[in-house]
Amino acid sequence: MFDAVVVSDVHCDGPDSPTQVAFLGFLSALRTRKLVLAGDIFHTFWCPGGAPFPAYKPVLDALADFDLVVLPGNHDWALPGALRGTPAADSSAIGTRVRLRLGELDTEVSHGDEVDDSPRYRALHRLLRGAAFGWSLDRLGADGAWSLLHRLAGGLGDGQPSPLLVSRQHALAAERVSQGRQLLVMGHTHQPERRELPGGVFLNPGDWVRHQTWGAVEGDRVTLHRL
Ligand SMILES: [Mn+2]
Repeated sequence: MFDAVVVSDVHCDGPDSPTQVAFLGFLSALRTRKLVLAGDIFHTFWCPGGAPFPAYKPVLDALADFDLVVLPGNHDWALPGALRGTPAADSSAIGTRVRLRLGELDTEVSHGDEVDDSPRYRALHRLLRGAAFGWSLDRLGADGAWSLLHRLAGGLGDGQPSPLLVSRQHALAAERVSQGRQLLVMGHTHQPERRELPGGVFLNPGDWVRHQTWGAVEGDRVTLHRL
């Protein structure tokens, strides 16, 4: 039994997608006190008319068995709102951050995309999270919204990590650790990594498109695992 398990960037994409099949298998065997979803668990996520896409129902059902911490990713920014009652449920902003204790560690978790300050990235994601776009998705209904969101999200590509974003995450993590945090968790770059910093640890749980990796905390120990 782990104190906490952390996953990000699973990119579940419906019952036939290898990522979703693998994640469901993982969840069925998982024993942890807390499960942290650090963003992009779903490749696209919306609840047209209040109901999540049917393709994701098996995952949402499986997640109901866990004590969850849910962060918005750039692909599933609407997930925290759909899982009301979880930390971060009320905010889907880029860079939403949760501070909590995982095991014995004073921890901060975000999706990690806040280090991308390019105007294009910011503009697109402000638009996607706006009320007008949400209204349009609701109007399209489940099939239309699924199709539009997939056109915007692109295919389940290889997701090559961006060295610039990875190094910015290292810098941000070092800064937060110097302020007293003991564990900094960020995903988004699809670059699994457990990195010692002076006074703390940086953990990127990786992704499930390419690496199938996840992180765990037991007491003050942080580990990175592969399926
Ligand atoms: Mn992401």
